[in-house]
Amino acid sequence: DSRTGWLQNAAVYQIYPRSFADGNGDGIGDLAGVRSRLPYLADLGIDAVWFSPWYTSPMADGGYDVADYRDIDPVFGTLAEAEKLIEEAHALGLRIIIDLVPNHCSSRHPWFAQALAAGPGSPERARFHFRRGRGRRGELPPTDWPSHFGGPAWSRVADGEWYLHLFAPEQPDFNWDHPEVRAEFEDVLRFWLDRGIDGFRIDVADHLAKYPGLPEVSHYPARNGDDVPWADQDGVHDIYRAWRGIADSYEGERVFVGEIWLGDTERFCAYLRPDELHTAFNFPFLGAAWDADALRTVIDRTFADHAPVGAIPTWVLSNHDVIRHVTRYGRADTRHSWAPVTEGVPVDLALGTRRARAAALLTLALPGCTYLYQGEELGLAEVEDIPADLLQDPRWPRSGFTDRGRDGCRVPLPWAGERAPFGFSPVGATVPPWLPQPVAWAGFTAQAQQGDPGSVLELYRAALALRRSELSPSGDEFCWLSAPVGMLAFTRGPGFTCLVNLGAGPVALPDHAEVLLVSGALTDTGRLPADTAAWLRTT
Ligand code: TEU
Ligand code: CA
Repeated sequence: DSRTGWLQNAAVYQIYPRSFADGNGDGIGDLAGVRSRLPYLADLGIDAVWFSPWYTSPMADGGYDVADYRDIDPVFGTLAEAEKLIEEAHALGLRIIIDLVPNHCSSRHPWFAQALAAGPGSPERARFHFRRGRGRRGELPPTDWPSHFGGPAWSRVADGEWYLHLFAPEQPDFNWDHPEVRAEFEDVLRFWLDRGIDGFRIDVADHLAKYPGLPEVSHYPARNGDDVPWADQDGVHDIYRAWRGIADSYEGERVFVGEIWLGDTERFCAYLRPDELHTAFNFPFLGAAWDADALRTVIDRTFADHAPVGAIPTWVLSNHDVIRHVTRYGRADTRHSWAPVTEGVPVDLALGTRRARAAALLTLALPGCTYLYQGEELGLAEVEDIPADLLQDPRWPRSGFTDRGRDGCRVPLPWAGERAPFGFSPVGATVPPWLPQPVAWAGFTAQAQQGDPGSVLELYRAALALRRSELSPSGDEFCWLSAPVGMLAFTRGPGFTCLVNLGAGPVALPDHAEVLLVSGALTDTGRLPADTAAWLRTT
């Protein structure tokens, strides 16, 4: 039963391997770097690590373009090293979730190379979506489908056919109606489950099945306002039922977390059935404005949606695709907090940091599974001044150089020292980190924060430790308390209260409450200031 499994209250830490720690000094993060930092992760108090893709890849989309699902990219290390890493993490009590990218592969995947060589009408092409183009000479894309990265979702090959790619042209979409595609991924699942992996994060989990015939958007019988022919098609659920059967046939609880951006909560929760995925990311929570009503609405909706299907609620504030939340919360206008930073909207990083600290206490006090993104525990902000010629995200060129993309949240982490690479690469490394780190990060290194009770790192460590010692695993005892406008207040049973002040001024704490943790200093009169959260032991 998923309600009793290890994921129920897990804090899962996302590692973006290129940017976590560089063991060999080539300026790119790798498995040796991760292995050297496993004690840091265990000490932080997390339960599991999710790795963004570590497979063999030309890195057209940071590894979300996979050329070999059964091997590790040489830039990151070897399969043997991954096996050691899994073993070492387990010995420290950390579980490992890996990213599975089943919607598309790399254009350098052997199957795609074979499809190109075999030509139109071949069985090799049937594993992908190849079509003749429109127009008199087939010079127009087969349909009007757009790529998520900008431009059409179709590219033309030398013999004149077009292939579908919902992301970059280097990421051809698989045809999930093809039995060999299904068999291949079931085998890939077993390959990693056999190596002790505890779970999978499924990339764009709702995109795999397409509406039959791939109709034009204008000819598609949409079921609601957001509905599109390339997402959330009913056939996708068969895939996950088969996968769940495989995962459940293994010892221990092997879990799935889906990346599903769907506005319709009923359709979203359809993935969270007992015979499909265990969890999916709570993107409405990530996207909510820093506003008590907005957050409370999302939290209530999350509980209401998850309870009937018995699924674990999840919480997330940042990941490798969005503006870091220190920056989002520091904007004067937080109504659409995950939208890209726009020119002319000022960012107040001191304010953003105060709110991010409070948000950490809110998120870590909620019942359910929490996802943390590397660097949020250091209080890192989005890096917004990466020189254009160093940007790597395919969204930058695909958008016609209008969308700076997601590199600003992917800058290599600062570990120690006064200047770049801030311990990201070993001493003596001559190659700089693959994205430049801000000078100001000297004050944000793990080393600088370690042992400083006012640091973001120590706030996360204290919160993660208290979460284990003070909060009951079931979460069933969650209850809102009445509170002034602008405040969020709830208990997790009689002994524990969380208060978050999103209002304008300070608020008095309840009498006879012991303060376990605060996200910022109380006022002289012991009140909780605006943009501050507290955990209290109440009797
Ligand atoms: O993201 C899928 C996705 O659709 C959203 O994250 C968003 O639309 C995208 O960031 C817009 O640029 C996943 C991965 O998390 C992302 O890193 C990959 O680039 C993408 O899939 C393709 O594999
Ligand atoms: Ca390296």
